Amino acid sequence: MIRKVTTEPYADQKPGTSGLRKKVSVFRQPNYVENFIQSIFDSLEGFQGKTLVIGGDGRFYNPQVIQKVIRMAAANGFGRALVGRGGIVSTPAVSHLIRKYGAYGGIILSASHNPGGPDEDFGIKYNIGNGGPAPEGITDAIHAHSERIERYLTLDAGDVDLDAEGRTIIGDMEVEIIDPVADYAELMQTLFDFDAIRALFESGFRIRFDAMHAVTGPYATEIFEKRLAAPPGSVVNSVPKPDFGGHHPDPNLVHAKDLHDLMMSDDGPDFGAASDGDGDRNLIIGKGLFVTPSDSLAILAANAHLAPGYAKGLRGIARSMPTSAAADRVAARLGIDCHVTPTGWKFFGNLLDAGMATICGEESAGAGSDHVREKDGLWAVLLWLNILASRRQSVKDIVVEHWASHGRNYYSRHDYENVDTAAAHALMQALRARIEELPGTTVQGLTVRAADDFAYHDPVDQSTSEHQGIRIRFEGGSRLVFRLSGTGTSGATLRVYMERFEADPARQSIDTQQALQSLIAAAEELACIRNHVARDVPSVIT
Ligand code: VG1
Ligand code: CO
Repeated sequence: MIRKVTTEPYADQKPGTSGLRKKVSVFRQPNYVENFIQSIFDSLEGFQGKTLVIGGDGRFYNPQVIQKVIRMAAANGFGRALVGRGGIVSTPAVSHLIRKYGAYGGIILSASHNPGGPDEDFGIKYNIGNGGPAPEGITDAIHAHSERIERYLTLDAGDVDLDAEGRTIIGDMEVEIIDPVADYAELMQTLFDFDAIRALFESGFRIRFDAMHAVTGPYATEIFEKRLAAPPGSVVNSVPKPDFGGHHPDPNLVHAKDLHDLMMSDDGPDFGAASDGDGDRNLIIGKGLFVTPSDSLAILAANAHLAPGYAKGLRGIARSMPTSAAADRVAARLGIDCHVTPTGWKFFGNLLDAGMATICGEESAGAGSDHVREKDGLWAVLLWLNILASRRQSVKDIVVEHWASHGRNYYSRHDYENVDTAAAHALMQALRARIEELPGTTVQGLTVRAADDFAYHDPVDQSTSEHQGIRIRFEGGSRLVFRLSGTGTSGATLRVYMERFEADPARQSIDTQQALQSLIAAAEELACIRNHVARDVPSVIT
């Protein structure tokens, strides 16, 4: 029986870059989840009788919210729900399931790389029928509905057994519990040369994949250890846990430090990789060398033709604005376009749908292709493995050769996390006010060539997105970018991105932070970071 529940609006339900993210305690308030889910459904049309994909990264509160979503989807008139066994489906796998089964859309329960547990974070995002994150038109509508919601629809029904694969009926909706891994693994097998990768492992090549107790564990175990015959134990922290084992499932050099240290040691494996909470990011480390995500994107694009799925070449590349221009150089070499979009995967969707880009990436460790409409951590790892299996060189040799042939874009991101929100906005405001006077001035020996607040005009749907980050470009190709994160759950996070180009191979071997020294000083001089956010050093340096 459908139950109509009277409810109160919540004004703070504004979905950001990647859906709605808040502390678990916020989501646990009476009717909070229900209000947001109903606001999603109220923003959509024509889904009666259609399929909804539901899955999450396994974090604390995931099972309870899945049950709520199932009951509400049935009450709102969906015809079928495809739910991952145990409530588990990675973000890229949800994207694939939506596309493969022609679903109307999908709901992903994740706060990505943010920590999990009763005192940590939870998140809900909605993906549309092309498999990608909801565009701004829909997220704005969701917010508008959440401000005036008066009722939500649910069913008086018990919980569905999430652990038993098979079909049940709830109300007028069929619920099918499916294996979350099978369809995804099959898709990967169509893109990559599994025989060649298996032969690589059989030749003694060693990988360590750190699933960080998050969603990729079951996927990585099936693909690397079972299908590709990597030795048992190659995948570590492979069991998803509600609190990610007490760690942040964020594959960066701080939270994946153990993996990094192992890869820098003499007796480490040949290849190290990790993914985040919901499986859409990747960390790539070769023996003795961390590959920056910007370099990784460029190298994947330059070598993608070695994998069967991309043998015909790329139609275009797309990167987010703060990502380095290393990919632009590859595109120029290949004679294809490199599109520059704002931060967030949703901006790639139109380009992928229109066939204007095949491979996309972000400096924040996200890369993917037109096989789904999300970034895809395991996809990036598999493409690297396919390239390594084909070239039979070390990661380090491939990277150094790439720098020699294309030039090197030194790159780093400094994050100031959880700083005072007003202070962070004041810093951005002060910079914004100076944009016009900056060109021609010299800071730390660097002359400003151009400065702007990045605005993106989508070539497909003609929409415009403004204030996407302040770019300061210097003579010689160096660059600084300042923007505020849209995914944090407490305070504000300031991200400062530094980039410098070095064409000469003889001068490419210096340490990154050292190579960027004058840019780091210029960022401080221009933005007065220490004064504004009252921090002497960044919280995370990548
Ligand atoms: C961050 C990254 C951005 C990424 C987003 C979602 O956003 O910088 O590149 O798309 O997270 O990724 P922000 O606004 O905090 O900089 V995920 O893995 O959290 O879906
Ligand atoms: Co993620």
